[in-house]
Amino acid sequence: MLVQLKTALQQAGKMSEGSPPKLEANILVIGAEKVGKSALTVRFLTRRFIGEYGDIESIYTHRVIMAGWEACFRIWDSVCSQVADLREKQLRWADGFIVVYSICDRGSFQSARQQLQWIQQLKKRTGAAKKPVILVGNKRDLQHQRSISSEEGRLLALSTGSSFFEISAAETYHGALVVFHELLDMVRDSRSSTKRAVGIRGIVRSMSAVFGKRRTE
Ligand SMILES: Nc1nc2c(ncn2[C@@H]2O[C@H](COP(=O)(O)OP(=O)(O)OP(=O)(O)O)[C@@H](O)[C@H]2O)c(=O)[nH]1
Ligand SMILES: [Mg+2]
Repeated sequence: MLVQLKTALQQAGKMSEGSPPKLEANILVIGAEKVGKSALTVRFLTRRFIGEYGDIESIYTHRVIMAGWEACFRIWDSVCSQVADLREKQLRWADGFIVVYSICDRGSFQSARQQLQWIQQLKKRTGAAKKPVILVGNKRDLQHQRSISSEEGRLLALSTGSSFFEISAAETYHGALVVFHELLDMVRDSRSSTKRAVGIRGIVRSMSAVFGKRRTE
């Protein structure tokens, strides 16, 4: 069952004068079972850590004013634990991805690796190379149970062209906030660079058209 939920408009930071520019972003949160996908998402949406979340798949719509932008997030908190569970439709829907593992669970780190590779392949196939990805090592508060070093996480992110954060959804709101804001910034940057590329292609096309015409005149 996929549940759709909306939160009220929130404001983070100062309102700019006039109506702020808008940015919409579909964010897909994936990762192995029980790594804290829902804890991370709910932390960001409500600032709270509830403890138990069930295994309901949800799409949240969340509007927030931040850094002079009105951001509309649609966050798909998935229940996909294996690559086989990922559907191409979900990956096409997403403008950005958050891949979560638990720093105490080696199996979840392997799943994250496979999911990152799958996203990379899909990006190549669909020409969506610019869609940003963030790898998140969660449960940082459980240092005594750690089985994946920060370095390993960072290397995996580096090798798959992703950004990397280690957080504890249980302990702080700040980590979740940084992850989602960073991804939104990356989505915005990827769109403006795509626009720039299209713009440059447009100029090249018009120039070729002009020069092409002259040549045939
Ligand atoms: N210690 C600690 N526990 C966490 C943290 N984040 C989540 N948990 C716990 O890990 C368990 C799983 O959290 P969920 O958020 O339900 O994980 P999930 O990935 O959404 O799980 P599924 O949707 O069932 O795949 C819960 O018991 C949470 O309380 C964290 O940062 N630290
Ligand atoms: Mg969940």
